[in-house]
Amino acid sequence: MDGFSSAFIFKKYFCPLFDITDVEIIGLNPYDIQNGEFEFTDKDIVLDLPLPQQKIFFWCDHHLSAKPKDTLPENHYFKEVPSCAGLLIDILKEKGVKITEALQEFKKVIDIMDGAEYSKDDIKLVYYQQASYDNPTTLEKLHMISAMMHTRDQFVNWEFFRTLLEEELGETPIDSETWWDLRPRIFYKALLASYAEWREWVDEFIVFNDESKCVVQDNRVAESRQKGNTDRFYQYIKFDDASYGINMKVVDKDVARIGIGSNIFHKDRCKINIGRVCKEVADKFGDGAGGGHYYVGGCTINAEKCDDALAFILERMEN
Ligand SMILES: [Mn+2]
Repeated sequence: MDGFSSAFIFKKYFCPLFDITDVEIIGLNPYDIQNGEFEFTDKDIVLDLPLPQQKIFFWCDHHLSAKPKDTLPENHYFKEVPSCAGLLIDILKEKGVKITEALQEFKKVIDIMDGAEYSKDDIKLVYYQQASYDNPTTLEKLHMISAMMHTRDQFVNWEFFRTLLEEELGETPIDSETWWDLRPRIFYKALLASYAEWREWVDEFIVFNDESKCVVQDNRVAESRQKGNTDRFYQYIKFDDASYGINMKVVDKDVARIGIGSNIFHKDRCKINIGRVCKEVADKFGDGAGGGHYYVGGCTINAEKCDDALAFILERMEN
């Protein structure tokens, strides 16, 4: 959603500043840039993604892993902030563009979403089914629009990404009227229903390990196949004492994926650099693919090493 919002803000507010009249918007994953497969030109604008090798026109990112070592050329921006869209709004302000109240309010909610800075009340509002969806808050509206791009069908998601940005753009990414004609609330309600099913499914096997203060969600011990969409913050709603959460998933006969995070409501409890632990686990139990941020990370390991890796991580957390 941050990539989408960043593209929106660029098209709506930066294009006029640079006299750009025609832009084509393409959705990419970090992987597409890191493997060098996408051919960039010096007219390209890259947002919320790593800086490509080739010379481009404009770059803006906020991911720690993309932090540049050298000083940046003109029209290149990096800052450790919660969201890229929020950073773009700040840059606009520096350029003398008047930031409306709606845009300022939008910055607040995209920062919450992309930086996982939700309060418990926020989570209970936007991850759980509500009695009524009338008069949504700004945070709810953001999640409604986002739900259209987070279905379980990648093709649908990219299609929405592209077509929404081709429409007439409103003041902020949640104010464009034509988008509301598409009734994002339907997608949102479906997503919330699927989170509810997922929580019911995961309740059967998710456990709290008191010594390591870690919630362990080991999909290998699930009795039935996964239901619904993953609610990534459930671990910390269900187990208030948790400092960390692990989820482990066997992808195929060779590969398993591990995600590790810290309690988003109590970030102060996080005493280890999770990204670094993930890299260590990847080196020890896999072929080295892993890493992340201080508070959250992931890695892939050899499927046979799941138990060893889990024991290793839990021991790390105890200390
Ligand atoms: Mn982002």
